[in-house]
Amino acid sequence: HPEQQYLDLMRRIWNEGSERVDRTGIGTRSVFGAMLRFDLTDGAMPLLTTKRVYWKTATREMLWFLTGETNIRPLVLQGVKIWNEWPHARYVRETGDVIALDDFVQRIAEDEVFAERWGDLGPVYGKQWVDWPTYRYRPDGTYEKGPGINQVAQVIESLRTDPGSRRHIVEGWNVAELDRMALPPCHKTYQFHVADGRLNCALYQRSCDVALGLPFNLWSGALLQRMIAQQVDLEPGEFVWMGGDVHLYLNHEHLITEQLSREPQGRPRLEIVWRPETIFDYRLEDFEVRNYTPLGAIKAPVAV
Ligand code: UFP
Repeated sequence: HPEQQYLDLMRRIWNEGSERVDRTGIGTRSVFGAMLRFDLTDGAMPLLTTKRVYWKTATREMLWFLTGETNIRPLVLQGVKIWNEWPHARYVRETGDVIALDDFVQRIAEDEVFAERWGDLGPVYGKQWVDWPTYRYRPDGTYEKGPGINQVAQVIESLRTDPGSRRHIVEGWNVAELDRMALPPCHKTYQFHVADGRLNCALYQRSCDVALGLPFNLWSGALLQRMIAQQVDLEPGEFVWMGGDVHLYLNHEHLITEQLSREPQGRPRLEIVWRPETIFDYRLEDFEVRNYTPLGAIKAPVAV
C-alpha cells in the first residue's frame, strides 16, 4: 500500500532520528532528506487512511492560496482554523492585550477593519504564487514597483506551450520578503514535468512536521497537481514529495504509537466533477472523494 511509505518514514524518524532542539522549544527527532512517491493514476491520492485527514480543510486552504489572499479572514469565515495562532500571537505581542485565541478569531470574523489590521500573515504563499513583486529600475539606480507575476498562471501557460521545459516551477521562497512573513514557506517549491502524456509534480518541503503537517501537505500538493493536470489536459502522473528537515515533535508520541499500530484502509480516490474556466475558479464542491474510510482522527498539539 502506498501509505506504507509514510508509516515507514514515521517509524524511521522515531527510531533513528537525531534529537534536536528546534525553534519552538518542544524538541524533535529529525532526519535530513527524505522522499515519498505516489502514482496518481485513476484518481489515486496520497490521502492517509490510518487516521482521518480533513481534506476539505486542506482544500479550502489551497483554494485560498490560489486567490492570492494572505489575510486569515476568508478562512476564519469558513471555519478553517489552521493559521489562527500566528496573527493572534502577533496581536498579543504588539498590543499587550492578552485576548483568548477564540475571542481574537471571533473579532476577526465580525470586525472587518480589525481583520484588515491584525489578520494578515504577510506576503506568504498566496502573494508569492500569484503576485510575486517586481521592481522597475531607472537609469539612476532607483526603482519603482512593477507589475506582480502570477507564477501559477505562467506555469500553466508554459505547460501548454512548452511541455518539454525543465523550468515549470512555482516558488514560494522570496528571500527579500521572508522577514515579513508569519512563517517562511514550508512547501516552498513545486516543479512540474510532462512525460508520456502525464503531468508529474515534485514538491520540495524544507521543514516537515510528519505527524500533523505532512498529511495535509501530501493532499494539498497532489490536489494542486490534479487541478493543473485538468487545466492543461494531461493525465496526472507521479507526485514526488521531498523533505529537508523531516521531523516528529517529542510531544506527539501518543499519536505516533497509535498510528504505527494501524493498517492502511483501502484506496481513496479524488474525482474533480467540474472543469472550471481557469485554475483560479475551482470551488470546494468541485471535489469529491470516494472510497475514503479512514480510521479515527488522532489529536495532538501543533507547535507554533
Ligand atoms: N509545517 C509543516 N507543513 C506546513 C507548515 C508548517 O510541516 O505546511 F506550514 C511545520 C514544519 C515545522 C513548523 O515543524 O511547521 C515550521 O517551523 P520552522 O519554520 O521553524 O521550520
